[in-house]
Amino acid sequence: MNHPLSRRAFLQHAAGISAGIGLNILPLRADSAKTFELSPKPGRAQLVPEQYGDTAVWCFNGQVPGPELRVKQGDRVRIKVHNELDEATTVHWHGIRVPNSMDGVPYLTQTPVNRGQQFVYEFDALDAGTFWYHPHQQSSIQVGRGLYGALIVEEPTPYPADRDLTWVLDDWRLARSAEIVDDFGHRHDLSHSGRIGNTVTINGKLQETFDVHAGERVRLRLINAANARIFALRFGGHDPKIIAMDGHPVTPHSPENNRIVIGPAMRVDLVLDMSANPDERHTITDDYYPNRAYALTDLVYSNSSVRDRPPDLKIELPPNPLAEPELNAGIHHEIAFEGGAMGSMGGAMMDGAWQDIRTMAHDGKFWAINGVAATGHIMDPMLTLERDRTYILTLKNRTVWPHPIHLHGHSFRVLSRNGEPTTFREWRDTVLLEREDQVKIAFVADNPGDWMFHCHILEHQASGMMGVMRVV
Ligand SMILES: [Cu+2]
Repeated sequence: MNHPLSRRAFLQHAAGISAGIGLNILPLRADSAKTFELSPKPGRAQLVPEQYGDTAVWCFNGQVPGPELRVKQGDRVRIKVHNELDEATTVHWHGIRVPNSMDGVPYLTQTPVNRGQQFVYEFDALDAGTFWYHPHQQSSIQVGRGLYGALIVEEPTPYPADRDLTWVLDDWRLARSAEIVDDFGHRHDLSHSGRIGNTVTINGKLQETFDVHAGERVRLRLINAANARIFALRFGGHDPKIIAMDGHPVTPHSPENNRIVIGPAMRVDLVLDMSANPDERHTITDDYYPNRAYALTDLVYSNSSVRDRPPDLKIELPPNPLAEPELNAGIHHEIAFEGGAMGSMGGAMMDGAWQDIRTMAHDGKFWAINGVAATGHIMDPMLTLERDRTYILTLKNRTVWPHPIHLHGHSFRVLSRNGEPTTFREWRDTVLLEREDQVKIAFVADNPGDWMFHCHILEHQASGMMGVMRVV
């Protein structure tokens, strides 16, 4: 007993097993994927305190945000999307490096899913981190009405924190009745800063307080699911450390000026030690827009303490398997973002013909990338990239508005901002260009297909600031 089987005997033994229950083995393997079901549909949500009424929303599985999907790095993930909206939709897995056909871009990567139809998305979770999902069809309206959710890919070993929390941030434009103001596509929003709302929610609720315990360590995953609002959070008296940006690990560091800036679609993972005393109360504020600062929520400390000092544990995350750009061999391109109110753009190419800005505006288009205003998801690629080569793109914001620029299918390193090298060369899938900024990014074009490259202020995307990069 216990002597090793010869290789041949082992193979025969294994063959015997699979011959015996062979019919079961294949389905079992096929079902090793983590499977989820999502139904986008109309619903009602209690966004604001009950006395103000509830809100008609569109949401996944009847909840805002949609269910938090949690898988482990390396898992096969399968999501069956059954559309119960009155219009077509898709789901895009923001930041996940999926095969092109799973990217959820209507017409470009798939036929939109009509009412009553199903589409099955399937991909491997290559990278651990904080990601999210949302429609790419009429996104300004569909995301704006509440269609979004978190997709968390856990590291192989559990992260050493007392709590692992996700805050999906959103802002809503609500009327006094608490209903969503139905003015999507308003020209002022399109041509200025996008659809900024008047009510900010955390996980679908206006949260005045958040309960914490002195001494506890929280991993806080922040996701900006707003159409247009940029957040700049200050954690009053606390010293949060940024450990990941857009899902990917970064050298743990305190935020610049103690202010965590998160543009639409961007994510930040924090380690937040509750370093104040029991029974204290500390306000988290958002002061991104000058003169429009407000209190996001209050950290309310319980009357007891879980430990006296922060745990002495490594907070750095293990790296993700991303291809490192070869900067010396990189191919350079410039990409210019133009247009918007108070801009100098005279016109742009639209559907293959040059149009002056007045004609563009008449058609609800206000923005362009490299002189082209998108009118839909299907367009000639602005760049065709050779597979597995490094590309260094200089993104030039020639407008007076900020733009969070998102590339599908890849993550990139942010090399410099206005000529200054970035401290951490962070990986991102969405980079915020402040007005007139020039930002250099680099990545290996290792995922073949046609990929969207667009502003994630969804009103800017809808009014022209969108393009396609082709990797061949
Ligand atoms: Cu923009």
